Amino acid sequence: MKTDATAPPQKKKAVDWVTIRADFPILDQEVHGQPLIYFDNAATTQKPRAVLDALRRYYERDNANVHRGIHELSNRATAAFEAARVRAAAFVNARSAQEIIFTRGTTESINLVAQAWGSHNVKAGNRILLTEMEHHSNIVPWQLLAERTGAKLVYLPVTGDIGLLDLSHFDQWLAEGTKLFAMTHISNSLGTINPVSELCARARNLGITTLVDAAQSAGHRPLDVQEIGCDFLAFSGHKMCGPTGIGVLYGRQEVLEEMPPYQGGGEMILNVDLQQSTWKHAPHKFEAGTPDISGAVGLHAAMDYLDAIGRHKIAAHDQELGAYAYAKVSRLKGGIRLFGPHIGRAGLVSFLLKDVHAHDVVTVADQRGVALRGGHHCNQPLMRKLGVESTARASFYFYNTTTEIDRFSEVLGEIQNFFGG
Ligand code: 7TS
Repeated sequence: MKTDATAPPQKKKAVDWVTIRADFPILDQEVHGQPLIYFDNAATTQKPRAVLDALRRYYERDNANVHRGIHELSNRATAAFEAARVRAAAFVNARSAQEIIFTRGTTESINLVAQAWGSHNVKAGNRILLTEMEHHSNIVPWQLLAERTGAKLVYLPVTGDIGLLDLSHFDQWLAEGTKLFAMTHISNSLGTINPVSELCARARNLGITTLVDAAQSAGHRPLDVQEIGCDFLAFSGHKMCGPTGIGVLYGRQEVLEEMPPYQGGGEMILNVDLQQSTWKHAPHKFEAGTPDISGAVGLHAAMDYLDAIGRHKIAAHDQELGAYAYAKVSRLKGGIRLFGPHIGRAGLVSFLLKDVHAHDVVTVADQRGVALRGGHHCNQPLMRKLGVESTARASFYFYNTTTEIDRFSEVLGEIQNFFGG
C-alpha cells in the first residue's frame, strides 16, 4: 500500500489551517476568562472530531472482545483492531502488519524491547549506546536491563545549548562492544531533529541493533522504517491526535520472531499446559490480555486524519511555527536563554527568562489562557548537562497559529516586566 511516507511532497493545494483548527472542539474555549492557547502539544495533542466520532461509533455499534468470539460483534471488533494494525504498518511503511505490536505507548514499547529483546541478547560487558537528550523512557528501561545483565550504558554527548548530537567520536562509540543504539528522533526539550537514517545506517554496518524513539515525530512528519533502516521504532497515539493508552512498537520481523514474549496471559498463547505453554507468532505473542481495542480504532482514525492533511504539509507548517516562535521570543528585551538549534528545529521552543523560574512563567501564562509546560520534561540528565533544573516550553501543532504565538510572546514580555519590575 502506498503511504504518505513514500509519496512525493504535495505542493499543489495550500492547506486551510483555520478550517482544520475547527475540527478540534476543545480549542474553542476560554480558560481563566481568556481564549485558550494550547501550547503543550509535546505532552499530548488534542483530538479532532473524526477521532472522537470513531470512538463513539465503535462503542455504540461494535464493542466486544477480540480474537475470542465467533459472534458478529466480536468479529467486527477483531476486524477493526486488525485493520488498525494494517493501517499502522502503512503509516510507517513497515513490510507487513506482523511487524506492528500495539502497546500502551512509547514507554511501554521501549520497555518491551528492553525486556524481551534485551534479556535475550544483552550480556555482561556489552554496551548500550544512548544519547544525552533521551527522555527518561529511553533511559530507565535500559538501566533496569543493565542492572539485570551487567551491561554498561554509554551516552553520545549533546553540544550544549545548541542541542545537537556531538558525532565526532560516533564510530568509536559504536565499535566498542555496543549491542544496541537507541536514540530519539526529535528531542522533546530541544526541538532537535536527529539524522536517524544516517545514524541507523552507521550502526547497522557494524551489526548493531537500533531503536528509534519517534514519540515526537510520528504525528509531525512522514516516517518510513525501511528508509530509516531501524530494527525498532516506538510511538504514542496520544501525541498524534489519537487517544491515550495506545501506542505502537514497530519491530523488524526477523528480530521479533527471535524474541521471547514480554508478558504472559491470554491472547498470546497457542497452547497452555499446567507446566508450560507455547506462543503465537509475532505480533500476537507480545500482546497478552485484552488489548486497547477502542484505542486502536481511534488511532486508525487519527492516522487517516493526519494523512488526509498530508504529513509533509504538517512537517512544513510545524517548522514554520517553530521558526516564527524562535525568532519572535529571541527578540524579547529582558533576557531570554533559548535551548536547541537555531535552524532546522521542530515546532517547539524551550527557554528560560532571566531571573524568573520556569514554574512562575507557566503559572502566570496559565492565568492568561496560555498552556505551557515547565520542568525537566523527563530529561533530567540533559538538564544537568545544560546546567539548569528546568526550562519553560511552548510546543506547537498544526492547529496553532502565528497569532497565538504573537500573544504568547506578549505574555512573556508581561512576565518579564512583572518579575523584573
Ligand atoms: N519519548 C519522548 C521523546 C517523549 O517526548 C515522550 C513523552 C516519551 C518518550 C514518552 O511517551 P509516553 O506517551 O509513553 O508517555 N514526552 C512528554 C513531554 O515532553 N511532556 O510530557 C510527556
